[in-house]
Amino acid sequence: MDSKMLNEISKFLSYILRHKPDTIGLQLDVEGWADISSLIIGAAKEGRVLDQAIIHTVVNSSDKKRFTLSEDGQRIRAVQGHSTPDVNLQYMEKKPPEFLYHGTATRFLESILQQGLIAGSRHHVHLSQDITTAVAVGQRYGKPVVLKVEALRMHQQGFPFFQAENGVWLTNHVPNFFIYQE
Ligand code: HQG
Repeated sequence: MDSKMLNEISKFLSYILRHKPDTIGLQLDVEGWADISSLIIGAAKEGRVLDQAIIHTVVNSSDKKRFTLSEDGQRIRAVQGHSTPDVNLQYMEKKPPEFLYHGTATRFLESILQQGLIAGSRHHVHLSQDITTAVAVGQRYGKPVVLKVEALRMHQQGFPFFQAENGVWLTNHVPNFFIYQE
């Protein structure tokens, strides 16, 4: 399978497993798990041909390790990025490094410096440990800008931080006084 096709299926899986499982009649449990056989049947109704092997290939080739399989290989979930209210993934709290970074587009800057970083439709604000990743994230929406977040100081003041299995850092809200333009 070529990388364009893998990428396209990965986007479809992200959409279904993070945001809109009901579009193919799929049920996710509270930890975000879906039955792979139900996923295959649901996708087929939309004219999308998937099988176990294709799904395993997409999971294993995902650059950001967006998905994970259950030990028995029967279930799949997205490791972060959800907006669907069906899921309330219980991440382990973790002490963050001194600084974390958030990539965004310059057009959002004024609003962010006023309101802080808000989760929007997703369940958390997403932060990364390195600036390169943050630039790539910001580029998705326009001219990128990287914000530096005083994560450790926030944590010391009682704000919870979580890290998803793929290394993405998550928090609920970043007030503007912890944010600096990098
Ligand atoms: C912005 C990708 C105005 C925020 C990435 C962002 C990430 C505000 C947008 C993951 C704001 C939300 C998530 C405020 C935040 N005013 N705009 N007060 N606060 N924003 O896509 O972090 O490839 O929901 O800066 O790698 O961009 O999909 O979040 O621009 O980890 O696996 O509101 O998605 O991963 O956009 O990206 P998103 P995000 P995947």
